Amino acid sequence: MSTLRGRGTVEGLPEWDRCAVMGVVNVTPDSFSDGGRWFDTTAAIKRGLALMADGADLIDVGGESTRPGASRVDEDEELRRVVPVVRGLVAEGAVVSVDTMRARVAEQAVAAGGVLVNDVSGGLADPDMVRVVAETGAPFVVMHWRGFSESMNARAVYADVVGEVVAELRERMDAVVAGGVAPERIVIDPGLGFAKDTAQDLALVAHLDALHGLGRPLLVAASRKRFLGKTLAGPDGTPPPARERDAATAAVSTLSARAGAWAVRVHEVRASADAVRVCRAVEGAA
Ligand code: PMM
Repeated sequence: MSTLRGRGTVEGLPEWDRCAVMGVVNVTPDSFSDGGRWFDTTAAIKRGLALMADGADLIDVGGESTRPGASRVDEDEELRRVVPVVRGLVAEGAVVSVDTMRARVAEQAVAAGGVLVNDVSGGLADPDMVRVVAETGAPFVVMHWRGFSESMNARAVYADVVGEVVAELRERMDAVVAGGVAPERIVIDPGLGFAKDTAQDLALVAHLDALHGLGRPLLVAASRKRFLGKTLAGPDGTPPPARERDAATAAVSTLSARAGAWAVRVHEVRASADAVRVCRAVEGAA
């Protein structure tokens, strides 16, 4: 028997007997990690299917880059990018989540068959988001967030990053529940790289267990992020490009699965899908 705490189930979503893997399809021209590569409906659907073939359990479709410094995309353009990809992947049998800060995008993505709303602002960016999510009944990812991309680096100030992230997430969860979202449908996420520097991201990864105190399944999204680039940088301090951070991403997937995460969100699925399966086997042997 494992002594680890965590994992859990999310009402309205399938259950997995291990940490799940969420594959990312960014239908954007400018995401830091894979911007421009899947910026076309057909290419994006094909990408999602390839991620499923690699072992993804869910596919997260986003139409707005949240990289530090990014400016916001127009709502109609976001809808144009996201909805046909959600519909196409659902038609192919995918479990689809929508990565959006906009209520209208969430609503239309759910109408197109999406089953999870992943809002990096935890419902703070759009005053209609919580109500719309409550009305659709979709599960909701509440991520730790302190402000939009253009200002978030300046907000990376903490006396105790783990304690403050947990406290701020608890406040957001309470607000989201007060807004009508069932607690059983909430997933929490520490928001690695969002108003956090490398040391703060690493501290959160080191203390993922502290997030279990919030009592909801935990999503960890470290994939290709700056803190991994900085961690892997050579002696001259130059980080490897985002696409060369997938082995490091899989390392965090392993750590997350062992720490009881419900899911990891990654751009390249294969290594993380293997990692969570190995963790499952090891836990079964303990
Ligand atoms: N990070 C990004 C996008 N969406 N969603 C959740 N729940 N958590 C995250 O940390 C998160 C996210 C930024 O990465 P990307 O633009 O490369 O996908």
